[in-house]
Amino acid sequence: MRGQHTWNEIQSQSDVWAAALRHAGEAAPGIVDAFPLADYSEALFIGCGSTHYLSQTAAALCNQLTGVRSRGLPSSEAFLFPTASLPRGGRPLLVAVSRSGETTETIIAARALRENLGAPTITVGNYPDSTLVRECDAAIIVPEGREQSVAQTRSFTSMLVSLQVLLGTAAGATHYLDSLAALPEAVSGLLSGQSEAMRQLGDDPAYDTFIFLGSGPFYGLACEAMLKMKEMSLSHSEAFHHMEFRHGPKSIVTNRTLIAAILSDSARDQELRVLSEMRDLGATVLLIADRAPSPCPADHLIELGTGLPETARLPLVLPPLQVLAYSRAMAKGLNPDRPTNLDSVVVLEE
Ligand code: F1P
Repeated sequence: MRGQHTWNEIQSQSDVWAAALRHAGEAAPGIVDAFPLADYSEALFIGCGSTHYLSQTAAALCNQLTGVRSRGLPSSEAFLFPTASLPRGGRPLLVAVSRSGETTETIIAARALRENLGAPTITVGNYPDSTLVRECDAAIIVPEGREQSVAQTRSFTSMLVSLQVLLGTAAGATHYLDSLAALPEAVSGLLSGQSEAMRQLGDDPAYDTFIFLGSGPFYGLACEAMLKMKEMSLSHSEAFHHMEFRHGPKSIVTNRTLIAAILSDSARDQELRVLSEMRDLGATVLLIADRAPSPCPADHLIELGTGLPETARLPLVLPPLQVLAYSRAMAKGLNPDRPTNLDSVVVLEE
C-alpha cells in the first residue's frame, strides 16, 4: 500500500531508539577511550542531505556537552574546498554520519581527511557491512534503523540517539546519559498521542508553504524536517534559525503559511516573540515545546512534557514532523516510500 513502509518506519521509532541506546552504549566507551576528544584540535561531523543536517545538530551538541570546538559540514565541502573548510594546523577527529555507509562523497571525504590530516574517523550508521564501516577506525551501527523508504525517518533518529550517547560518553556526562533512557517510552507516547493531530494538519489543503524554525542544536533538526516535507510531499518548505526568519524571509508569510517551530530552553523567550509576530502576519503556528508557554503564540501545540533538557530531548521533535510530511504527501496522492527523483544512496562515478 502507498506509504506503508514510511508509516511503519515512523511508528517503530520507540523500539529502534531502545536498540540505538543499546548499541551505542556498548560501543561508545571503547571509542572514547581510543580517541579522547581532548587529543584533537576539533570535532568535524560530515554527511549528505539528511545526514548533513544531522551533522550540524551533532556539532552543536558536541560543543554544548564537551566544549570542544565542533563543526558540521556537507561531505562534499570537506574534499572540494579543503582550504575553506578544514583547519590548516591541528588534527581533527572526524565523525562520518551515513545511513548506508556507501555515499560516495562521504567515503571520499573520510579518505581525504585521514590521508591529508591524519584524522581518525568514526562512522555512525545503520548498515554493518558498509564501505565506511570497513574503512573507518570505529563505528556505531544500529541495524534496526534500516529502512525500505528512501526518505530517512527512524534511521535519522537512531543515528541521532547514537550520537547523543557517544558525545555524552565523551563528556563524561553520566546524568545526561541516564536521562536518555526515557526517550523510547517518551516517543511511544508521543506517536500514539500526536499522530492523528499531525495527520489532520498534514491533510489540511489550506497551506502551500511550510517553514521550519529551530535554533542551536535544533537548527539541524528544523532543516531535516524541511527536507522531509520537501522529499515526501514536494511542497515549498524552508528552514531557518528563529531570529533569522525576521531578517527578510518573513516577507513570504501569508495566511497559507504553516510555521512549525521547535522551542528551545536557551532562547525560549526570543523564539516566542518571533512566533507572535509571525502570527500577526497571518501565519498559522505549530509549536513543539517541552512545556507549554503562557501565553502561547501558537494555533497547534505539541507539549512533550519530558522535563528533559534540550540536549537530551532533541530526537523527540522529529516524529510529529515526520508524520506531518507523510500526511501531506498522502493527501497529495504521492507515495512517500518512493519520493520523486530520489535514490536511497547517491553513488557517483569515481
Ligand atoms: C545520504 C542521502 C540521504 C537522502 C537520500 C540520498 O545518505 O543524501 O540523506 O535522504 O537518501 O542519500 P546516507 O549517506 O545517509 O546513506
